[in-house]
Amino acid sequence: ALAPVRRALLSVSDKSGLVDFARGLTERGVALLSTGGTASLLRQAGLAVTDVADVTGFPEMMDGRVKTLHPKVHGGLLALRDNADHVAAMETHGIAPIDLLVVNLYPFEATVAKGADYDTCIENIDIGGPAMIRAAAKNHAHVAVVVDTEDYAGVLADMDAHEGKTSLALRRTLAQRAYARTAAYDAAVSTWLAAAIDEPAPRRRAFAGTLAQTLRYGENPHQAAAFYTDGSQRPGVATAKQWQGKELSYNNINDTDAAFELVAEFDPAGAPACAIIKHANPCGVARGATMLEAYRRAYDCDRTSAFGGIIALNRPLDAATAEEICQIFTEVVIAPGADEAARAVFAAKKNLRLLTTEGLPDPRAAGLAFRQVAGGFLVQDRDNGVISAVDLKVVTKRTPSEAELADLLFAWKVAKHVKSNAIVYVKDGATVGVGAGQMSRVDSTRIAARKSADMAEALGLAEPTVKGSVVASDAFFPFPDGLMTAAEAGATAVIQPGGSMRDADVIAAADAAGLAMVFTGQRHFRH
Ligand code: 93A
Repeated sequence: ALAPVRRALLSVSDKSGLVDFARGLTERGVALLSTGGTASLLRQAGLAVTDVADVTGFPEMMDGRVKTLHPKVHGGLLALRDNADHVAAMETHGIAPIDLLVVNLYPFEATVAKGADYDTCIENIDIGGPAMIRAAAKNHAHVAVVVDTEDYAGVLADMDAHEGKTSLALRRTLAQRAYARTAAYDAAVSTWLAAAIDEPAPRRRAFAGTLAQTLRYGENPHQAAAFYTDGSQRPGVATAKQWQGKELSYNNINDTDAAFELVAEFDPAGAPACAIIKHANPCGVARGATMLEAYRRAYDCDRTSAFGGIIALNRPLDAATAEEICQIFTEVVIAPGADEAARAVFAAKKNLRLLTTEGLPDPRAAGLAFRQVAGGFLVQDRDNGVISAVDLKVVTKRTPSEAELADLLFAWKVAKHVKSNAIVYVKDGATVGVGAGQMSRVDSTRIAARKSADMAEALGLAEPTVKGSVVASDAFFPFPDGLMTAAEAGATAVIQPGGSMRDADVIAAADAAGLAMVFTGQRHFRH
């Protein structure tokens, strides 16, 4: 099952590492065929190379749209070397076998990411490249196909281990990678077109990712797992730089994402903000005059849960905050930067993972969110709903004070990132109680208030921090009971979407309790 490598066709857009690889092939007696740009690069490097145009007898034409689409190429890739008919056909038509194909495609994904215009994107759809890749991969019984510059060294090593031939094992592995590449490529084209035609639910959708990391395990140790990236350059856990600490785990990646997406709701031009996440839910979010203060206030929401948490900042990490974070065990810190002094502080904490990004993600950015169900998956727009004061409708007799209004908007941002049913109490730009993931809204309301009371006791405060706070509910109160629970706990103002059949009852209860209440008209379920 070894296959000789006598003739290779090289046609690449990303030319990194190519000359060395081609030289390695030449040294091993492999004849090189190549397309225009690739051939001139190889010639410049002093390597002997035949133009594909000389093989096909046709010049590259139509702006390069037709270069390699020819039976002399595809016959050479597809012919079964051990099939008498195929061999006869090769002889009759003057087709020589191609044993190794090295192709990387026009940079379609990068062109889209750059925001290129429609026609430029179209021109960057590679046709000849994927056709050759698929042909060579189908015929991996005889042909090796390389689509990643990272695989160059492995091919030479495999040839050296097998007297200049390639092993079937390598050719199969390369064929699998090749089809994954062409599938991902076409998925990118289709996704781009889906956005261009603005059709919410195209009849067919294709998605693909690139392996970024195999993970030690998944959500639990008996589950295998891996992290795939989608090529988007959104600042976040997928594109962050890790400075120190162990490899991120599956749960770390999930929680770090939740933390960073939440903290990105808080404009860094306003004030420093910090979010602490446990099990994908925030256990403390706060603003502060400094990042240190923001962190301390976030921590004080629920010190018990913050242990072993994941911290996200909306501004670069400084040394004072780093020192404070080091006081307890933390899994991950992610921030849009970390100064040298801060990094020096963390260096002593070997297990603490520090990630930095180039800026914050835009909460308003469009994108897709997926969820798997048995037999399929659900696709929706990511929740990029963002509201401001002008979107609010005051529904009670009392209008919220300016301080209450600021806290209501703060609480609403946090509630968007809490699993439903979500109830968030906020005072002076800091959460003081978070109720997450309960099946009843009343329970979330009670739990958040109780946690606040526990924390006040632990901190030795005279009264629960929830007294004089405001409260956000991610969806409407279906009955007055949940609202009354929040009022009894000490909340003075409420933010919620509104839209219940019983809104009138809920508003009447709020008025009777002297609450100020605003409707957002927008819901933030997060299941
Ligand atoms: O426009 S194409 O789809 N038509 C082709 O026949 C063709 N053959 C190879 N593009 C084609 N290619 C692509 O050209 C390769 O996939 C590679 O990305 C690129 C290399 O061109 P050059 O050698 O001129 O730099």
